[in-house]
Amino acid sequence: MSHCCPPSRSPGEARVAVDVPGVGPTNTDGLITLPGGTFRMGTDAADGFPDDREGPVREVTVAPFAIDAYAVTNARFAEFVDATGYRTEAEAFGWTYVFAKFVPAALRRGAPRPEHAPWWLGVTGAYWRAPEGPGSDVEARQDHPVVHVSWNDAVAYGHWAGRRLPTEAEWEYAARGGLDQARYPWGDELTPGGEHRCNIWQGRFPVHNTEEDGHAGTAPVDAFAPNGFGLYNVSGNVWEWCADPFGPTHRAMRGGSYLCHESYCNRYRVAARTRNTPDSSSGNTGFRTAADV
Ligand SMILES: [Cu+2]
Repeated sequence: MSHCCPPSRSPGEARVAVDVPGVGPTNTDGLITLPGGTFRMGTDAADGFPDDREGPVREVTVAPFAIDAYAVTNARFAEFVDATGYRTEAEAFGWTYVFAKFVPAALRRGAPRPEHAPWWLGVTGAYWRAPEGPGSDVEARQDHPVVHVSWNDAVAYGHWAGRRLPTEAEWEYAARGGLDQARYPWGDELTPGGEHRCNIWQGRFPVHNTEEDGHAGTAPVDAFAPNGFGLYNVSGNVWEWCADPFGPTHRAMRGGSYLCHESYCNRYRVAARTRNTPDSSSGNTGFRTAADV
């Protein structure tokens, strides 16, 4: 099944070296501390994606830990880059995947388009601070999630911040917000009382986004109501890297993004998951951090 999830860099693309800061002391400032415990992880729902191994439902126990209420913002990532001089993999490779509709016509010509996901373009010069390529910026998006960050970039940020990526079990435990086996972080209905609760795609993907939820691309990290544990935007907005491997060469991502649509890729369900290679990046993938307590 084809879907909106971000494509990967070619494994044959020349590796680039990125300087990773040393591991800093654990810092839980501003994180939400959760008690941990045993919960039912995954789903056996018929409209899940068996190939993603969302099931079977199993009891999983997580130790107490702390986690970001929000995805890491552009403002926060800028502090990291300013403090360390860190260069992301999108900068080192010289390009990253941008949703094609967001790319100005002048930058579209000759931009590589993945065969199985033609709504993505590999845009030269795009990176977290120029998310749609040269000429774009994040000035008006300081409180939006940083995007075009690879798994390796997220880990590097964690070294600097005294954080780590959440495991998938921690992520899902936190994202469920205390609800047992609910479909979404807030319950079973996508739009309870007609109210949008997350930033996903409305309309016909990938040609027409009616933006009924108020957003075409990323939304501020504190948009919409939080879940029962106080976490914002675990569903939709941007995919979030997790610590775990997904198969031999990929890393797990959770939560879905502003490109997910119910007819197509309903991976904003709280049990849904996808993957990418650790050096890949795109305009709909970011991360939130966690720490031991
Ligand atoms: Cu999706």
